[in-house]
Amino acid sequence: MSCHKSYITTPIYYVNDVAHIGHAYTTIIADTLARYARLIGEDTFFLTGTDEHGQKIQEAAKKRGKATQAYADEISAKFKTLWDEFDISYDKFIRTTDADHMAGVQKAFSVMYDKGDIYKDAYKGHYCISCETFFPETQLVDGEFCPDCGKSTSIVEEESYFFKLSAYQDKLLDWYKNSPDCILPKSKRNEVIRFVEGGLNDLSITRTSFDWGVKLPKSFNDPKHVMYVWLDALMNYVTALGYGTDEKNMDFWPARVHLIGKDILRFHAIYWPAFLMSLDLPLPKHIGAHGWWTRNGEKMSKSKGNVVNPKEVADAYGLENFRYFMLREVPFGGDGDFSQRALMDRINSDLGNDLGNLLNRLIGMSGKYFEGRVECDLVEKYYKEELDEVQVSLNKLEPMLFELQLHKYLEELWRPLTVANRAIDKYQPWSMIKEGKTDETMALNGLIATILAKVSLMLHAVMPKTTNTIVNALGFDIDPNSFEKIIRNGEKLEPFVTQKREPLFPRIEEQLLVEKKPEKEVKKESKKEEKKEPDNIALIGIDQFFETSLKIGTVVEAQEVKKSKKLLLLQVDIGEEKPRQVVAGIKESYSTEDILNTQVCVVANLKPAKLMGMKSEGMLLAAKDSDGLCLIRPEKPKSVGTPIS
Ligand code: ME8
Repeated sequence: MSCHKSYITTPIYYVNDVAHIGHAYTTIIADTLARYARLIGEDTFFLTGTDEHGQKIQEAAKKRGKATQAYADEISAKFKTLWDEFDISYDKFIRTTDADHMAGVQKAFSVMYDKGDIYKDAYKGHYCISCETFFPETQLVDGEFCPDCGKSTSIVEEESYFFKLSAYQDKLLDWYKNSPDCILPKSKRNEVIRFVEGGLNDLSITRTSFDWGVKLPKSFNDPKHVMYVWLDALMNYVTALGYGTDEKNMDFWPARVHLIGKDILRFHAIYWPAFLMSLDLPLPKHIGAHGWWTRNGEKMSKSKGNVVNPKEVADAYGLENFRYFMLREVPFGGDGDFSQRALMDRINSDLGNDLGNLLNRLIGMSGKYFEGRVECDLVEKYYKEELDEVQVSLNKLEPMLFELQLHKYLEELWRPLTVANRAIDKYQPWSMIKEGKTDETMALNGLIATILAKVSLMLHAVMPKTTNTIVNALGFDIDPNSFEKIIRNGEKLEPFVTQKREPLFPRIEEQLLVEKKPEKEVKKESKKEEKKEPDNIALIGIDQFFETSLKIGTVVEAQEVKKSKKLLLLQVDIGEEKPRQVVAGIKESYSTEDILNTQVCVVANLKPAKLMGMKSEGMLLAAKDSDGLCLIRPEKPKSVGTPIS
């Protein structure tokens, strides 16, 4: 078993507001990685916490008529309670108002100063309180507004200590160059490189305009200064391990991965490594920046009034189902729009149909044919091909996880389930048993149990309780030992007896949360006569169905769309004067040769749309599951233009 150290962190969240699903997302990804690292036997330390200093927090407390510390205590406790309710397996919850953290920050300040990296000067600049950042005039929008959050900036003039960030420009560029996966996804690394190549100014790292922050070390005898909140906050990653005080956990440093949202990449990928270089500490192995959860395309944030409460979602749909959904639904680094419809589809289809049903089928078949007994001795003899196919997928998984490709990880992890479900349909155990093929039938059940066991072990970090329930039905518990035996060494399951149980993922027919809408939208909607809620399954009349014109077409021309991974440009004859141009997102599953001269079903009365600058005058019907996409086609050739009803 490995004795690697894995240090995994989330951002420390500001206590100016309570958590929404964006915060939950980062924390759930980090929790998944920490759980996986523990399962494979790594010595793991998982850190989360709250960021409590700075003008923004001071103002938020004032607005609510509360003392700053009392207000910070209250909101910090809310984050902690939420993570406890969410079973987040953190090893430490740090607060930047902790005395040892503050002592560590002061120590770092002295070390950087002694190194010659800090000097005192005067500063005048445009400051955004919301982002706690100065911006040069050239970056402001309309000469006034913050380029990051859009809020109004104000001119701040003060005496300040500066960190010689400019001195680290070349060293930072070397780091990005020599560690190609220091920033994930890799596309984000290029953005950072371009920014740093544009030149770095020294960074103002103290403030005198407010006092809610870490004071400078006493030896500086400069009591009006407090530290810049980002210096204070970033240092949490090492003070949590005891930097500057009791350094007993510093052997966990450097971090395996800092998980963050893309909004704070610059601080983590530029300032933080520069501070670490100044402190002569090693740099983190990875910084993983994910995208934003949005509502109707807008970043979720309290000020926009469009936040989704993670506790409500988890209570309604199940915490682990929600975890699965968040990780599966959006490619890491990309943005994702939250919808209950998409969540329900994932639960009903991936979890219910593919996973839950497989367990039910095993319990049903073993109960009916073998009084519940399942033995795996003959699996390899009869189903080697299936086992091999499963192994190909399993081998790909671990690297995907540590490259933070969690959606691909889960997609790949579903392939073995497809293999199992397909094997039942192909071998038809109900016929085999009638033909007296008892061994083959038992081995098929053994194959299904083996696949369920392996998938559960690899899914455990995402759905800890659910997967334990599954493997308990297969006669074992998930722990580093069973992981080592079944995944690493490929050992067979011991014989066991299944028992009937309640379905794990009862089907959800309609959305379970009534959503509050931002006031603006409510007003807009009340003016409309007909309300349409995109997440509802609305029943429609037959007339409404026939409003959609579906026709048989033949693809008469097919070209690739340059620079697009997904799109093909097609000309489809649907019996009109000239073929329709259709831009179809099918390139990952069909080549131009595959599709040329084949028949397709076309939605013919869609308003034309533009995709990558090309007009699209229709849409092809297709179905997509974890195995990929397939087009819906007529069973026999039909004349072009034939209506589908
Ligand atoms: O930035 N979608 O704290 P913060 C996805 N204290 N993730 C989101 C999100 C959204 N719509 N909104 C927020 C801070 N997040 C600093 C960090 S670290 C040394 C200091 C998540 O409370 C995402 O992880 O504003 C983002 O980076 C973080 O919350 C920002 O949290």
